[in-house]
Formats: sequence, C-alpha cells, structure tokens
Amino acid sequence: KWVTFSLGKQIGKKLFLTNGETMTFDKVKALCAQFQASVATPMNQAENTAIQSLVKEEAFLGITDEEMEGRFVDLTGRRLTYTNWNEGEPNDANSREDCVALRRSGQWNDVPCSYSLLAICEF
Ligand code: GN1
Ligand code: CA
Ligand code: CA
Repeated sequence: KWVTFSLGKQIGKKLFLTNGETMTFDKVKALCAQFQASVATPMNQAENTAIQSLVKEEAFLGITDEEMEGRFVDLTGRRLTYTNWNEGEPNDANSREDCVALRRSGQWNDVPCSYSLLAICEF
C-alpha cells in the first residue's frame, strides 16, 4: 500500500515546509537560514497541528534550552508562550537534551541536538 506525505502546510500567514530529510539541529538551522526562513516553531495549537501533519516520526522545533538549562526559548531568545510537552518532559535525560522534538502524536520531548530528525522550516 502506498502512503503519501505532504511536504508543506500553510496556516494563517505562516508556511511550514520540509525537504523530507533528517539531519542534526545545527544543520536544520543552516538549511532554513539559507532560505531566510527559521526552524518550525509552533506559537499555538493550530500551528502545532500543521507541523504535526508533516511528521512521520519526529521533527526538530526551533526551541532550545542550550543557553540556560531548563529555560526553553525560541531562536530569537524569547520565552515560550505556547508549549505541548509530553507528560514527564522536558527531562534533560542524561543531562544532554537541549533541543525539542515534535513526535507523531504532536507532543514535544527534549532530545539531544545531535540527533538526526526531520527538518521543517517556517516561512
Ligand atoms: C527517551 O530512551 P530513553 O528512555 O532513555 C528519550 C527521552 C525521553 C524518554 C522518555 C533520545 O529516553 O528524551 O525523555 O525517552 N530519548 C530520546 O521516557 O528520544
Ligand atoms: Ca536541557
Ligand atoms: Ca526528554
């Protein structure tokens, strides 16, 4: 059975676009920057659902606590006004989880930035 997946989803003025590839967080940032875009960062539930619709397994969000442990901010340094953490997250497992993955369920989990996850940019 063939299953197709969408590569892009528009919601309001935002467009979320993936190239379907997995890579480390730094590479996602570089990829999106190349197009004057940023890494997908859901600001509300509708945007979270739009990103979720592009994800088969897990995708990086443009959110980290690498500057200060436990203080999650977007890539402009702003504190989050919307979150969708899975129960028990973020847990900074092995003291090395400073990036955020959106799972197929739409819920978030902090993971190592060195992981290779789906790249999604927002325009
Ligand atoms: C995963 O594999 P485990 O249980 O050590 C996950 C953590 C989650 C944890 C939740 C890289 O860790 O981020 O907090 O499950 N690790 C990765 O139980 O996804
Ligand atoms: Ca952390
Ligand atoms: Ca975690």
